[in-house]
Amino acid sequence: MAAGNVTGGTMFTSKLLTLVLVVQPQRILLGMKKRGFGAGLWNGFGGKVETGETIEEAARRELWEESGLTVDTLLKIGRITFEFVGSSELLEVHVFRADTFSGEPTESDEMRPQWFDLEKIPFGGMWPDDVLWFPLLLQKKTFVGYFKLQGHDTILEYTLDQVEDV
Ligand code: 6OG
Repeated sequence: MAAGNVTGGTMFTSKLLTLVLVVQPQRILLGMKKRGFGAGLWNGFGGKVETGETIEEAARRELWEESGLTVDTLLKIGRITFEFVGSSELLEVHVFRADTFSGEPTESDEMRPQWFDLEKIPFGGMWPDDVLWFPLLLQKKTFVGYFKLQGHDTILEYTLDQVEDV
């Protein structure tokens, strides 16, 4: 749990999370989340950063645990802060892109991996913010975003900026 920050008089805490997208020239690997937060949605692979590990170590660990893949190079591509109406916990999600990998995508307790043609990304079955920032990810443009969500479907406000470095 990071230190609190103050916005409009409300005290927030924030939780560090990772998200890895494996992208190849014609396709992208997504996983169907089988349980927990975001269950029923397609997403990249990731989860909470644990005490004693770096954000990148957490990204590699979660990718391995959820998909069975290992990667050499993880490109830091974005950082997104999510606020959910009614929750004082912000999610700070560090997004990485991997263009090469080792291993075979393997179903885990949490995720069922599947390749999608880049032209057929299933945005209708994904978090509503994804359709906005995936174009930047796919073009390898680094970005910082903030999304305020109501429930799982509604974006009330957002900012999304291309930046030099994340
Ligand atoms: P666990 O609770 O499974 O980690 N995550 C989001 N990903 C997208 N694309 N959009 C969101 O919009 C998200 N909110 C959270 C971060 C949760 C995983 O879900 C990602 C983590 O990879 C609200 O440990």
